[in-house]
Amino acid sequence: MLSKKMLTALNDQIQHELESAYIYLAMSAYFQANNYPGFAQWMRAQYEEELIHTFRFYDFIHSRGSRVTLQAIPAPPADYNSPLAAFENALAHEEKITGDINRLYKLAIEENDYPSLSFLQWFIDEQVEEEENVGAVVEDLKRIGGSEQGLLMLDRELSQRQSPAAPVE
Ligand code: OFO
Repeated sequence: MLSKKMLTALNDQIQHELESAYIYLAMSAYFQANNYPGFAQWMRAQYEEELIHTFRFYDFIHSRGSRVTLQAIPAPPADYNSPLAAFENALAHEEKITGDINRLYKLAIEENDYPSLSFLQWFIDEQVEEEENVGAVVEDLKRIGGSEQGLLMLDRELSQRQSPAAPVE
């Protein structure tokens, strides 16, 4: 059974993961509307990945014999000034999520909750990857500047991102 503090924090994280998903789905819609199908596909795959993160927390809470409580999700921004602005927002968001995960990990240490520590290790590693992946696109977009040709090429490249496979337990 999870402690009350740990359960509250894990339920909060479900809200944060769903909010991430919602933000990336809105970014995907923004790119679709602005004729960047590759960026839209990349963000859609990112949205799907966030749903997988959500279910990891959802299933973990149940496996510890505790109760999931869902919370409201704020409406995400619909528009950005440029592809770079959207990806910079995505990077800032991932940095915020990294902070959330680190705080959860710290709480698990304070609560002597070893199963939660083991569970959260996956997310510690995942956030390194998340920041690296989004950061790489931000760097590419900075290099491209306003070049339409560069944007078109990057859009084609990012269209290759596949939907994530469900985790193997
Ligand atoms: Fe993007 O890592 Fe979850 O939120």
